[in-house]
Amino acid sequence: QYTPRKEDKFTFGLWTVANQGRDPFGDVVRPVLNPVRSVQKLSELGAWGVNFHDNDLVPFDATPAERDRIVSDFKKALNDYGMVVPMATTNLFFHPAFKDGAFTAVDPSVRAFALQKTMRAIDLGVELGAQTYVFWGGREGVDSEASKDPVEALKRMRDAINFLCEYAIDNGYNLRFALEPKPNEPRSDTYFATIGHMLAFIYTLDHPEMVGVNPEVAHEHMSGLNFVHGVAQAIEAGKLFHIDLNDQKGPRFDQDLRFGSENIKSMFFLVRLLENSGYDGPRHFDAHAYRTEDDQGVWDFAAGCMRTYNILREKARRFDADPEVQQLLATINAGNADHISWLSEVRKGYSKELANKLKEATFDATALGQRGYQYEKLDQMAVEHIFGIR
Ligand code: 3MF
Ligand code: MG
Ligand code: MG
Ligand code: MG
Repeated sequence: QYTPRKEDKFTFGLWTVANQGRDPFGDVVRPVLNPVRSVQKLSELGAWGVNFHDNDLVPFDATPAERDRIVSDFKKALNDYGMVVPMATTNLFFHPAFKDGAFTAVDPSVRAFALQKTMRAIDLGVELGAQTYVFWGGREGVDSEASKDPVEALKRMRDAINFLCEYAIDNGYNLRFALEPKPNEPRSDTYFATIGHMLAFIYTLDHPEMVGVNPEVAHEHMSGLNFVHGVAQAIEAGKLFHIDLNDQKGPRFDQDLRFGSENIKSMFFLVRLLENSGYDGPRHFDAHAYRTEDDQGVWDFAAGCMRTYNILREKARRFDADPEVQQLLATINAGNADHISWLSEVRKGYSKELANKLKEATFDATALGQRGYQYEKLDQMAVEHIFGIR
């Protein structure tokens, strides 16, 4: 019952399973993984699709002929193994040319090159079926605050996203953009640190309707934030276009751990939120196997991400269906009938009459202050569902 199926819409970045385990202190520990093999293995494990940065598929210095051969082999693999490419993105962080950023770099040649590279990568993604295009500004930030005017940097980012929206429209592409926030790493400080920063920025764009967010568990946890609340705000705004699932031990470097391997309780509430919200986009994993793992460990990692998601989905379903939980929630949310009706009027909108009614009302603040909310009991029920003993 926890076995992943295509309809679960699980996807992995090609870069995730192909992660070779290089870190700032150690070299690669696993050999290069061919994208065709990733497609085959992930399909066998029950994934629905794969996503990629342009250079995960086509090397940075590939000739046009090499590109065409790689793309045609890859298309054949997608077809052979019944896999889709719902999302694509640009690698604007690996090559030394991008060491000071891409769209916000101080060097105008770098900024222009970043636009060129992104347009080509959009063409590639669309050719393979992508309908969501992710922007993670890996090096859009500073090490020294002295290096850039932060206000000008935001304008440069806006110029780029506006231009690329028009590029997609001009070419008739059926494409939405999803911006991925991260507070730091690899730069000391990145612009657009959190989901909230990104949402605010989106409404300053020329085509806000085309642009949403791609939040990542680890990135928000790096800022010590509640990921579930950030995702909820994106969902409520109609802006959750994609999601990067993984896990993270507190505010450290981006660990990209197997989904649900650390913060089991918040991942339980995350899965519950996603499933109950009607989010129907990909459940995408942006994570990688521990550096200790060999090839088999990589597939254990991938299977674990999907299995844990399905386990949490089932646990969330049982929690919501538990009569004692329902009863307790109904009790907790009950209240004064007049006040309930006033508040439904508040939801509909302001009127002078309603304002006066509220101003004249009397409230028993002492009684309100004495109330117990029974959240200890409720939370214990959630914990016991997670433990699997309810
Ligand atoms: C880095 C990331 C990125 C983005 C990717 C776009 C390499 O911390 O999270 O993964 O997710 O560039 O999807
Ligand atoms: Mg990510
Ligand atoms: Mg990340
Ligand atoms: Mg990460």
